[in-house]
Order: sequence, then structure tokens, then C-alpha cells
Amino acid sequence: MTDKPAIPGRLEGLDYLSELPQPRPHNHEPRMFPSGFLWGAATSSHQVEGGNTKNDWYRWEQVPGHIVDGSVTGAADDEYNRYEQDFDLAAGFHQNAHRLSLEWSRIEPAEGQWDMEEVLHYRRVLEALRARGMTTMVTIWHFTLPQWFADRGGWEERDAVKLFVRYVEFVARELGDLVDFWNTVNEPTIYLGQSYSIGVWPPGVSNQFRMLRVFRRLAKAHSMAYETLHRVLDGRGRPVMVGMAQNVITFEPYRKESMADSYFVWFADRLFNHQFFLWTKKRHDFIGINYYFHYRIKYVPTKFTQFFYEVHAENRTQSDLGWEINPQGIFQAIMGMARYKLPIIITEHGVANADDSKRPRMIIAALMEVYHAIRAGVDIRGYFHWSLVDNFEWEKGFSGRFGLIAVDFATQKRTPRRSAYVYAEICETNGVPHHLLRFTGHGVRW
Ligand code: IFM
Repeated sequence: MTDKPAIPGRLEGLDYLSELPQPRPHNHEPRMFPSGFLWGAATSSHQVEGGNTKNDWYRWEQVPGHIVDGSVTGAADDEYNRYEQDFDLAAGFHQNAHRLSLEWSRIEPAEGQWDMEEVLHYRRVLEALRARGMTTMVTIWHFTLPQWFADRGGWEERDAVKLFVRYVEFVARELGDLVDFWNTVNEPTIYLGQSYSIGVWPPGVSNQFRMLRVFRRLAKAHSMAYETLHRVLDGRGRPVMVGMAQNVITFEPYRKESMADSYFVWFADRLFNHQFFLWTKKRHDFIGINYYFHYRIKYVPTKFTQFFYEVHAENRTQSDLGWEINPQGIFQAIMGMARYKLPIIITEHGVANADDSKRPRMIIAALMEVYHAIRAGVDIRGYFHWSLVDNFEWEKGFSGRFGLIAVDFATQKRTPRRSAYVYAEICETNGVPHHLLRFTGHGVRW
């Protein structure tokens, strides 16, 4: 780093005058990532484990109409029993890290009662990753609430944070020696939208005031979990890395000439992407970015319940779920979060694409953007693809196929998709090999 003065007007937090992190590569060399970069895939407990009957999603799924394709999680990927097989696949595909979540309702099935068998299960799971030389990232809360906690009012209950922190302290003591990176909570803004605004996830509420209350609670829950993890685990001779996974949405005005659209881009960016961090300042050791969404925003004064805007994706390449595919946007997402001057980890990025026609190109395109962000000086430590295996996509059921590895849920047969091999080559190289760029074009775009 140098003492050269900052260039006025450049993005805050990025030192563009520093030497680039690596020499400019020859055209035919791979686009190399920093050594020690984490290459992995991510899952969450309820989406893959199977047999989760003690959380609020189990009850929610039983009600006809709640899950679009009529499915229930049931055995899901049977990951609870097949984790070794799937970790073998991940390691065989040269992944050196893995992100998973703990199922709170297994560990604390009734208020204040800890199930030590389940703790042992998660110890075995994490040890299985260690045995394969993989770095572990654990999410403490990924959308599902124990039924007893939901029955008390979920995050709206006055003691919610206290109860969550008690669980955090318990898992820190029991599993802390096996965890390299912690995510306290996953995608709070998505949870708020789905559970308290649109109401398609439990508890099925559509109320902006209640949503705001839960938003503040989740920020508090994160801050207190951060402090608890450090209190319990600091001083044990290993760095304690605590963050959360934020669903970062990139926005642009639908009508470029419209001031109202542009204002809503600013507003939406602040609300969705940054508000949580403003409430939890100094309580992050890294920033986790989950990137899926690029929204072209149109201001519509009559849409009160949708905060006065519409999202447009017409004439854009879309996933099987109708989400716009915009891998270039990950650069904007990273630069927006670089202002916090903390290491960044891409904690999720993926696409629902059953026939795998779009996923390989999307991975290469996004990773080239990550590469460029690193060369622009951002400290990015890893990339976790969502997901390792097809799984239960919440209210969409099993129809959203996000896996590098396809799963036949009737037989539990795993079949790696072409994208699994493409990603494996990138993981093995620790960079994007030139022949992949030749195949997609150097300025990989849609
Ligand atoms: O499946 C979800 C995951 O639970 C959270 N992040 C987005 C994924 C795809 O929608």
C-alpha cells in the first residue's frame, strides 16, 4: 500500500493507486485468484437434511397451497445420512470449503432442552469436512424456527433475541472448535419480505410495521450473536471470523430518464443492502454476499404495499424461476459492499436451471467479475456456489433446481451436471483457465 492521496470521486474504501495484487496475466494464462482462496458450495439444513419435523416450515408445508408445486420436504436429499457421500463429491470436484447450516429445532427441540445426539451428529458432519481438508462455514440461523419458538411469537416475541443468543452460546461451546467461519443469520431482508410482507413463508404475515420490528430484532440478534461468539471463542488460539450472509440486490432505474426511478434505486439499495449493516456497525469480521437478483426498478405511486415500485425483467435471460440472470452484477454488488473495508466472501451465488444450459456460462461470467474486483483491490476471500445439490427451494418446492449435482428425489441418485465439472476445473486451477474464456468469450456477458 502507498501513501498516495486518494483520487477525488473514486469509490470510497478502495485504493486504486495501490499496486495491482498480481502481475497482468498473459492473454493465455489462467485468471488466477489469491492463494488460499476458498472454493465451495453451500446448503442449508431444512433444504437438504430431510426428516425435519420440529420447525415452523414442517407445519407450513402441510397446508395445501403453501408450496407452489405441492411438495413437502420429507426426506429432501437425505443429507442427514448422506453427508459423507456428498462431501466426497465436493472434495472430488476440488472444492476446499463448504457452507452448511445448523438446524436449531434439532439442537433445541423444546425450549431449553438440548439434544446431545443431534450435537454429536453435527460434530460428525463438521469432522467429516475436516477429514477432507475442507474449511467450514456454519450458518446458525437459516430461515427455520423451532416450532416452540414460533409458537411463542417467533422474532416478534420480546425474549426472542435472548433465546436465540442462548442457542448461539450453546453451539459455540459445543461446536466452536470445528468452525472456521460463522454466519449468524442468513438473508434477513429476504426473510422479512417473504415472511412479513408478501407473507408466503411462515408466519405468513403481511404487515409493514411488524416487518420493521422483526428487522430491528434480527439486527440485534446478529450483534448479540457476534459478541457471544467472540466472548466464548476468543483466546482459544484460532481466529474467530463472524459475519452474516446478506442477499445483495443490484438495482438500476427502469426508465433511465426518470428521477423517481433513480430515487427508488438509491432508496432500495439503502434499505435492502445497507440498513442491516448500519444497525450492526463494528459487528462483522467479514461481509457475506449472496448474489442472485438484479432489479430494474420502476416507481409506481399506487403500489403502497410494495414500497411504490415494480421490478421489470422483460427481454432478459431468466432462470427457471423467472429471475433475471445478470452475472456481471456481482461486480456492482461487491463494490457496493467494499465500503465497509472488510474481507468479503461470496457466501452464495447460483441459478435455478434444471437443464444446466445457463449455469456454466453464468459461473464463469460471475467469477471473472470477482476476479476483476480482486484486481481492483477488494479483499475477497472465497466463493460458495448455491448449491452443492438440488434441494427444497422453500415455497417453490423441489421445482427450483439449483444444484451443481442433480438429485433424483425418488431414488436419491446424484448426477453431477456439466457445471460441476466446469466449476471443478476453476477450483483446481485456483482461477479461470483460459480455455473456458475462449469458450465463453473474454468479455463474458449475456
Ligand atoms: O435457496 C435459497 C437459500 O435458502 C437462500 N439464498 C437463496 C437461495 C436460492 O433462492
